[in-house]
Amino acid sequence: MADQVASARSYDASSIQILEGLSAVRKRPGMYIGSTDTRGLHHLIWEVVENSIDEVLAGSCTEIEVRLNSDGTCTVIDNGRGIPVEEHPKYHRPALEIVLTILHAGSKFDKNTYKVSGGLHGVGLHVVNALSEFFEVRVRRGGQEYFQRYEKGTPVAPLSVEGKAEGTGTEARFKPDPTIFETVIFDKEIVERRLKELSFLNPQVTIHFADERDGTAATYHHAGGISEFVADLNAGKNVLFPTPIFLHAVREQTDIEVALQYNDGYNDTTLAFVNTINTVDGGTHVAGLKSALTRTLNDYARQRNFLKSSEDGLTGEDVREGLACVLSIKVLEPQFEGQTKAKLGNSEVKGQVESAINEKLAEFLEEHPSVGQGLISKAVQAAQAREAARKARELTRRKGLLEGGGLPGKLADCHSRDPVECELFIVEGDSAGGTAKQGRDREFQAILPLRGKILNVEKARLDKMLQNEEIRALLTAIGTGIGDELDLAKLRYHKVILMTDADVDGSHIRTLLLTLFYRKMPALITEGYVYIAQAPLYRLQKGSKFQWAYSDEERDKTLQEWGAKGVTIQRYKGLGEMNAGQLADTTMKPGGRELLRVTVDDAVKANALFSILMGEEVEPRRQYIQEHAVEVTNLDI
Ligand code: 0RA
Repeated sequence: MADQVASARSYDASSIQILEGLSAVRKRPGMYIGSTDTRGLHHLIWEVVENSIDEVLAGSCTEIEVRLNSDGTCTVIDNGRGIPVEEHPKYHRPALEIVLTILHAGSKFDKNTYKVSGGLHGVGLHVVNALSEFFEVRVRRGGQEYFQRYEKGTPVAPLSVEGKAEGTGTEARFKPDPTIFETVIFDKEIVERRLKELSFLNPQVTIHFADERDGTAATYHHAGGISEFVADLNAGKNVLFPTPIFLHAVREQTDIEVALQYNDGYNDTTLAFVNTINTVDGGTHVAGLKSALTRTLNDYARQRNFLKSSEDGLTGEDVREGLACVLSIKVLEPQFEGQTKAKLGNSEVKGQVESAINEKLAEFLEEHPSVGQGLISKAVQAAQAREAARKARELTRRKGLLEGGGLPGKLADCHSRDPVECELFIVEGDSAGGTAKQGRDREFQAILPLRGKILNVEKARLDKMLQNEEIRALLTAIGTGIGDELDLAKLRYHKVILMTDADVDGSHIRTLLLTLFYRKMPALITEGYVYIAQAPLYRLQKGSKFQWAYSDEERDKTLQEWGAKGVTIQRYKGLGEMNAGQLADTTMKPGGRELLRVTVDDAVKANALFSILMGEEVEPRRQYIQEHAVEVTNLDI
C-alpha cells in the first residue's frame, strides 16, 4: 500500500479557488490554448515539454522522452529536478498540487529569465491538467517516488509515496478530454517536427520520441545548435560555402543568434524563433534581420565594386535567394500578436536585431572574403534575373496576353466584386473545369481550370515562373502579387479552394500548389484563405434513397446502417465522373460541402514532401517512392 503524504482535506478556501480556476479553463479553453482543434490539442504536449525544457535551461536536465501511446495518452519524462512535493507555505498542500491546479509557469522561481508572456505558451501545467480526462504524475525527488492522479483537473487521491527511488525527474501521462477537443488524435509529424526543432534550439538536451501506435521511434540531439539546423535545412542541396555562418550578439537584454547558409536554389527558407517559439508569421525580429541582410550585402557589394555606384541596389528578395536561415532570439517580455500569436510585436527588437546583424555580418564578411564573394555574385545574378522578369512581364502586358481587364481568359469569374464573399475554385483539367463552371453559383463562385502539371517551383527562378502560363493565370486571378510585393488587400477571393481528383495526380497538383503558396504567398495560408474541397468517393443507393460517402469509413458506416443487401455502391475516381448538379451538391455548395482549411502545418508538410519529390537528391526520392509505392503509382516528375 502506498503511504499518504497528506490526508484528504475539508472543502476549504483554497480548494474553492482551485475549482474555480479549473472550471474557468474548461469553460473557455481557447483563452488558454488558442483553440480546441488539432493545434490546441498539441499545445498540451508543448506545455509539458516546455516545463522540461525549463529544467534543461536551469542546467538540471539532459534527457526528455515523449511517447504517444496506443491508448491515446501522451507521456513526457524528464530527468530534471522533479516537481517540488514539499508543503506549499501559503496553501498548505504539496507544491505539486499547486503547480497542477493553480500556479502559472511565470511564477516559477528559476534562473531562466526569458519567460514567455503574452503568447499561448507557458500558460501552466494546470491548463493541461484541467483539459485532460486524466493526468497522472510521477516524481522522483529526495530519494523517493511520488504519484498522483487527477481527473479533469481534480485529484482523485492525495499525493502518495510509491517507494524509494534514485535520481530526480518528472513523468507526466495525460489523456486529452474528448469533450473539450474536436480531435484527440496526436499527429506524429507535428510532434516530431517540434521535438526536432527544440533539439536544435537547445543543443544540450537529448530528446527521445516514440510512437507506440505504429512502433516507430527517433532520437534528437544536435550539439551544433542552429548552425546544424541550417545545415539540415540545406541537406541534399548544393551549398555555396560548406559551414553555415553563425553570428551571436546581445543588444540591451535581447540575445540574438543567427545561422545562415546559401544554396544554389531560388527559395528563401528563414525560420525565426522567439524564446524557442516558432514565429511563423514573422514580426519585428524578422524585419530587423531582412533590413540588415539587404543593407550589409549592398554596402559590401559597393565597397568591393561588385555593384557600380550608379547601378540599382540589390533588393531584399535578391539577397535572400537560395537562403537557409535560422534566427533565434531571447526577449525578456515578448509581445505576441495575431490570431495564432505567432508574430512578434515588440517594436524595439527590430533595431536591436538589425544593428547586431549589421555589425556581426560585416565583420564576418571582412574576415571571410571568399564567402562574401560567392554570396554577392549569387545576389547579383538574382538581381539580373529580376530585371529579366520585369521585362518579360512588360512584354506580356504589351502583347495583350492577359485580356479582359488583365484577367486570364480561362478564368470564369463571378459577378460579385466583394472579395469577402467571393470564392475561387482551382480545378484540375479542362473537363472537370467545365463541369464546375456549370455547377457553380456564378454570383460568387469563380472557376480557374489548370491544365496538366504546373511548373516545378523548386527549380524555377521567379522570372521563369512568371513565364509559365498556368502560374500567371493563377497569380492574376488571385490578385495579390507574390514575394515581398504580396498585398492581401488586393486578394480577389477570400476563399481560394483547391479542387483536385482524389488520385495521385490530384494529390501531386495539390502538393505543388500548396508549395507555391507556402513559398511565394505564405500570408495566404497563415491568414486562412486557402481551402481544399472534399469530393465524395462513393455514392450508395438502396431503392430510392441515396447517400454520399467521403471516406471508406463513411461508406462502411452507411452500409452497416442500411444493411449491405441491395445496396449499390458507385465509386468516383475523379471530379469528371460527376455531373454538374452532383458536383455542386456534394463539393461546391455552401451547406452541402465540407471544406478543409489549409493550415501552416499542412503547407509545411507539402513543402517537405515537395522537396523530396522535386529536389536534387535522387536517394530520398527513390526511398519515398519505394515506401509509398502503393499510393504513388503514376508519378510523373
Ligand atoms: C515547479 C517548480 C520547479 C520545477 C517544476 C515546477 C517542474 C515542472 C515540470 C513539468 C515537467 N517536468 C518538470 N520539472 C520541473 C522548480 C524545482 C526546484 O526548484 O527544485
